[in-house]
Amino acid sequence: MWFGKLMVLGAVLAASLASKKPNIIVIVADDMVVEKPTPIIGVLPALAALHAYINKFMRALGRQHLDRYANYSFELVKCEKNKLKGFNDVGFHGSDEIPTPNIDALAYNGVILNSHYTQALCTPSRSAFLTGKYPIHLGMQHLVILEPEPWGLPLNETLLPQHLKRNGYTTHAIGKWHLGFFRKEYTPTYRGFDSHFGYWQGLQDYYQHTVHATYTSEYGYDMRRNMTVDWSAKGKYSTTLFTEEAVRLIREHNVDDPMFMYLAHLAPHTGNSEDPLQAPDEEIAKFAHIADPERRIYAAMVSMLDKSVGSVITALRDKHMLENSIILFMSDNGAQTVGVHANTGSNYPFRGMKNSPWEGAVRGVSAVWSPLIKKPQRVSNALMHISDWLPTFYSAAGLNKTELPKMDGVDMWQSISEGVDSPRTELLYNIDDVYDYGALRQGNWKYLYGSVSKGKADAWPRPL
Ligand SMILES: [Ca+2]
Repeated sequence: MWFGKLMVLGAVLAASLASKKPNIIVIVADDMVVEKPTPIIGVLPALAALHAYINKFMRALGRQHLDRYANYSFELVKCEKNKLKGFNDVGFHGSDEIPTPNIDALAYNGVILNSHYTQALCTPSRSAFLTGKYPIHLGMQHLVILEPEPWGLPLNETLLPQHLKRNGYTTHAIGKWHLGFFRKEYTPTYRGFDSHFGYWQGLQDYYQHTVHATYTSEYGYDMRRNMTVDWSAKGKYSTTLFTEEAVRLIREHNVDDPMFMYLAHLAPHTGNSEDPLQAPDEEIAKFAHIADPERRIYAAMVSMLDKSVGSVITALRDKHMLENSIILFMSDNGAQTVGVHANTGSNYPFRGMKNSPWEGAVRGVSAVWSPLIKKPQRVSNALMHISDWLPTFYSAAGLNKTELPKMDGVDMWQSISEGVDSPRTELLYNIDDVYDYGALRQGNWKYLYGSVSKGKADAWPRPL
């Protein structure tokens, strides 16, 4: 296994390569599940002080309507120190159903980010990741870009690949975009990526690469190589295609330049609603021990994703790029356990699911590995938000942070690498002025108001 060799790389190589910008490889899982909580619901003793703080914070954001909400809902977010327990669909979170040896090896040999928060949905999460800003500051805070909708991530934002490209990086996007395509200027190769192979919409059939419009009967084929429709992809499994593209780009990479790769998988998001869970038959057959047939396919989807992680890391090792790489694996949001696009994924025992302000939606699977990490093989409970990666990568790569615009993300590199306390003390989950909900965390306290979909996403869905 590759991870045995990772340990040999370590600090010696890190020191010798300190002056060379590291490759940054980001592998995003779509709607993969999260971990555990210890939620305690009730009226908490610091209510008055907390309420005052929230109102102050919301006023600072130009929101003054909180007092309208009579039914407060509180959730205590309890971080358990350096302890792994109660996690679900990846092995490093304790899954005994779906082995994920490659993702686990990455996590165990790097830093498991146990308090890593995303947004609750695809479009907002990816917006925050690529800009370093909360979606409320981008106009991306409500829902996702549906198939025919003419909007996207504002063009006046400079994205992570643009920042890195300015610093000499070769930049590649693979897989899902979901940040707008109604004008070509919103598509990946106009937003800082040298290349893109994948789809512009939020999902696709794993084999046919079609997407079914949410509110009409229309279908469209959505697989692109840069600005060209790639018909040759038809009939081939998406996870395999994206993996092959990543491996090819690594093999062909000119190692004189650092690489930024944004590998945004479809898996384990559902395909279209008429055939939501799809995986190769031979992979499904490996999970005969799982009684539920849908969960069995989901396990195969996760397993294919895990193999992809292994293939990418092997390619990096073979190209001698691994010794100067930072590899981040994360999910963009929690699983949709039931309802539209349900993938059977389990957020339990976290409360809620995708598209809600609960921990099950936003406290995601995340781990980072790099020989540049000074104290690896750790679980970090440091509070972190997906918007933090932009300044964190900047810091890790030794780039000049003063060239970055004002943003919500904070530099977490020292916390990740050396285990020092998180510089982040608060986190805005979201303010959705259409659904009329919001949530904020200050220290170990969390405040929520309103509800998404009249409470349907507020339960604790149990694993199947
Ligand atoms: Ca997602």
